[in-house]
Amino acid sequence: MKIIIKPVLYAIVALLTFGNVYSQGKKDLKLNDDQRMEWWRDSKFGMFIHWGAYSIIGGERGTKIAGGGAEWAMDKLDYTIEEYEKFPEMFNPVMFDADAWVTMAKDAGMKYIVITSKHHEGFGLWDSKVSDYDVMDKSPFKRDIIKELSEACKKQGIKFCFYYSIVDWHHPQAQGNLYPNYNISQHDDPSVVNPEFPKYYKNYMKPQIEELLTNYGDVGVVWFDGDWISDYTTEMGKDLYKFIRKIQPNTIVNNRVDKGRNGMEGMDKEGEFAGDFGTPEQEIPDTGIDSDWEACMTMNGSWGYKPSDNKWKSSEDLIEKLVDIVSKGGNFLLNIGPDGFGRFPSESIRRLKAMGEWTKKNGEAIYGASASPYEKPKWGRYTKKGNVIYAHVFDWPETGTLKLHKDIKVKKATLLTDPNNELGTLATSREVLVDVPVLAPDATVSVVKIELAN
Ligand code: FHN
Repeated sequence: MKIIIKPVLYAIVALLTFGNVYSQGKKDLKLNDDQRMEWWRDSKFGMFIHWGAYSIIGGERGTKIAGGGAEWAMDKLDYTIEEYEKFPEMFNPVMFDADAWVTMAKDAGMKYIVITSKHHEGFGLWDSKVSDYDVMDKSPFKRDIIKELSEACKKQGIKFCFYYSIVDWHHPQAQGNLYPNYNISQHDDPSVVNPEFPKYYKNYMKPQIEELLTNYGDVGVVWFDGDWISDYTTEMGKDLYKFIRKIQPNTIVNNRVDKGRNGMEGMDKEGEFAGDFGTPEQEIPDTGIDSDWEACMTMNGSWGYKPSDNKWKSSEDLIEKLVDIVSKGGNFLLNIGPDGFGRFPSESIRRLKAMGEWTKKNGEAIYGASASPYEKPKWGRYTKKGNVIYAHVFDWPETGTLKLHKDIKVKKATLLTDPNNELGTLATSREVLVDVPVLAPDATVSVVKIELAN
């Protein structure tokens, strides 16, 4: 049989070209809000990374230790702008390995990474054409950290996201009118209006955000911070949200892009404000919230690297926080503060490993799950997915009987990690009793999977 090679080849090339054009077109397709939020709502768990010149300082200056987060070193340790500028000139994290960072996040069960592209100190971790106060121009490191991390995320299937601080303690137009003798109180005093700030917003902030959204591929989330200063207005916030969505239509933006946030509890007050999700900080709402929200938290007490802070949350506590947050309909953004060499603290690595072991076994009850329809039980939390309820037991019953909400109609109950052994159940007027092993299957949180009858 004579094989006609050329037309077959042409057909293959045509199919490949169409396929590529379609997938490219599909990728750039403007999604509706539910489609755009879907990956984020399903992800549940992300890594926050606070990294900058402050990571060299570690929150210490002589005998003085900065109160709170070490990323506030410039303010808390009373550096003038001129004094502080020496730290970017020393920033040389030769142990930075973007692939290793992303692997640690992925192995912990985290699905996205939000890194501080620029924190309040004003020092940028990317090759900015808008400023020379960045890692390429000021530091001996001269590597584009945002580029390396975004590429590592893409390679490993983790969504790349960046944090950007509206507050900028270095830029002359972003200060109160005491520049160059910087004074944070300027920002917190609403009666002090900085006439220069709109120029910073228009000619510096927006161009920097544009280059971050243009040069580093798909950006999952733009995570703003510093919304509290009186110089920044809701008009700017609404303008910035539209600006971002015009560059990357499917990017998600937190509520700190505007002025709606109600303090650290993080949700918007009444009114029309831009932003796709609320941002409780260092706290978890008491009950479920019927809108998108993400709680961000540190592992110890500092966002930036702070070796003097040994108040580390236990791995068990962090796992319980993840479950608590998901049971209330939220995401958990858990922070790492790498040091000035580019290393994660060993205490953080240990906690990431423990969370990874747990999410590997129990992720079915977390990823893509929704808030519990039942009030939280004393012994733990519920999450729900389709026709299944997951009972996350923090305090395992010594009696061998787990008591579920009376409205749960059980078709089949098993341990999530032992799906072939059905557990005995008995519905009473007050509760549903489940026969469970005397010993908890997991040292931290054990999950009972309940297939519902109706
Ligand atoms: O001032 C910042 C702080 O340094 C840190 O970045 C947190 C994390 O969301 N946000 C601000 C405090 O609310």
